[in-house]
Amino acid sequence: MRTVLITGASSGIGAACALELASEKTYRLLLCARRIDRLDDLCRQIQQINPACEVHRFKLDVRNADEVATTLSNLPAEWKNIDVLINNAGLSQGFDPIQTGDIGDWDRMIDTNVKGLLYVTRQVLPMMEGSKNAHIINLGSIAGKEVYPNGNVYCATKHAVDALNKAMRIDLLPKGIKVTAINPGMVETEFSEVRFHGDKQRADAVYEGLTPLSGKDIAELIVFALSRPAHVNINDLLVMPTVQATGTIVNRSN
Ligand code: NDP
Ligand code: 8X3
Repeated sequence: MRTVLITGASSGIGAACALELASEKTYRLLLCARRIDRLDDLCRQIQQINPACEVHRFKLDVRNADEVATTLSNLPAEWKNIDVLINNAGLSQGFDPIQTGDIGDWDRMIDTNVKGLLYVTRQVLPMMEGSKNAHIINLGSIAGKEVYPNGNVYCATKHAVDALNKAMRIDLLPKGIKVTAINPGMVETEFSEVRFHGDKQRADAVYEGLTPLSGKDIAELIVFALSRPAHVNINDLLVMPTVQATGTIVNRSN
């Protein structure tokens, strides 16, 4: 059994990873996010898929370094050894050019996507010391490979994740810890609703007339990356819906 910590497990890709891993029957799950009621719902779904799956869920805001340190170091004894970290918690907020961008939105994206990922990773690495198959999965994005209009700060945070993913692979090489970046294009989750500050109509329009990726599509790839033999690591995976060519060029006519 490998113990997996998923950040941002209350929705979208994180929740899909929890369900997919639970169905594999070889993983124990540590699930965290800010919305604990959502995690409770997810735990109930996991129980239906695999009643034997061991799950521990807890509230965590990855932006708060002290909270990350205290919460993770106070996990129950049987949850203190971690094999896999899925750095998934993240968000985009706002969709404006830099000249009119909202500084609060910028702070939330940088604090969550970059600093939060670092805080959690720093705290979890000592908890991986005893693992024979330690693996960190970082959720990047097409936005970490290219920049598109109004993507500015979100793209910058995902470019930072791309750099940190490469840096982790270098720094953690002597420890034999695998490091993988999964970089999706459009995945239909709560992502766009959060980006547009709850404007559901605007969010739905993003996926209109096309078939986007689902959280499950990404979760399956993560399970695949985690299940490679010990000598094989997937460094970096860019995965798009078939109808998407770049961050902004999509075909809505099929
Ligand atoms: P969702 O909005 O559906 O899920 C985001 C998750 O992140 C939620 O569980 C949310 O939980 C959590 N989260 C946000 N802020 C914090 C915080 N401060 N502390 C802890 N958890 C937090 O979006 P996705 O599932 O799509 O996004 C998951 C990851 O995938 C993100 O890193 C995103 O950038 C990336 N991604 C998404 C793509 C897409 O098109 N959807 C494409 C490429 C990458 P809660 O609010 O309960 O805290
Ligand atoms: C989320 C996908 O295309 O909005 O990272 O950058 S996109």
